[in-house]
Amino acid sequence: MVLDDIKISKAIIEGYIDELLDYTDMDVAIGGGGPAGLTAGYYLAKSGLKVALFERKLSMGGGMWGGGMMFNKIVVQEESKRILDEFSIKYTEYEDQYYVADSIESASTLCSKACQAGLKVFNLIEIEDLMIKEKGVEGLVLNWSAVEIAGLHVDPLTVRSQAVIDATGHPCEIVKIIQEKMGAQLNTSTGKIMGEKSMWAEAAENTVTNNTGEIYPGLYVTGMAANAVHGSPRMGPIFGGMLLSGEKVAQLLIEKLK
Ligand code: 48H
Repeated sequence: MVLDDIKISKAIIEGYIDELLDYTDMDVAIGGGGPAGLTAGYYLAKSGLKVALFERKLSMGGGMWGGGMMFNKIVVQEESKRILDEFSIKYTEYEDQYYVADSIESASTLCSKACQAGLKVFNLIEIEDLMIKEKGVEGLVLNWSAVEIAGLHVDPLTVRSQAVIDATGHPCEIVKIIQEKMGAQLNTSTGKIMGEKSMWAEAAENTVTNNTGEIYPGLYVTGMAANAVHGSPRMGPIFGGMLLSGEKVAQLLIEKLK
């Protein structure tokens, strides 16, 4: 076969541009490709909604790859074992109701199954702002991560969605934007970002699902961002709550949008 270098370039450019154009309008836009964002994306896409995830880094998986202190294992508790089963991620039972999975298999499988379910992932793109109108959040303002890293003054582009999910983890970056730029009254007990508290795995895992939901019209929080916004503790390298939170935010949006 004779290979044409220019055909290879055009295939990549056209393939990418077609999809980017298609996703200027969508049902749900997710910011952040850690375990919570990927799980949310999987269930939303599986339900037939049009959903894209924007991740600033090269790879998906967020804080999952590194397990606990670079020991590449994660722990998942009984309540969320069924989500590992849904993804066909292998695990072993360590002790009664404590399950251990490989963090590499977990992160890569969440990503792979979410994409295969229909989630569109755009990596190397950073959410730098939100489109906010009368009804609330109506989309994301995006730029290449490389622009931010290089400190270039380049204006962003905007995409529209019926709902936005903040799945940016500890820094809850999307909610932070709305608080800082709009002085928004958030759906927390103080109306503000309350800040993540120190380690307490049980309390953190028990609150993360409750903390998952609409924080401002059109803007939802999931995963570690949900605990950070509501002033709940961190949980360390147990990931069941992240999976359950991703599933919950997907359920809320499926009910609302379908
Ligand atoms: C685009 C962005 C932006 C932005 C950030 O940190 P994550 O893994 O988040 P979760 O909530 O899915 O999972 C949290 C978990 O990994 C964790 O840290 C736990 C359980 N910690 C407990 C503890 O005690 O420490 O993923 C967030 C993703 C990352 O990939 C970021 O690169 C990405 O969001 N991101 N993407 N635009 N502005 N900000």
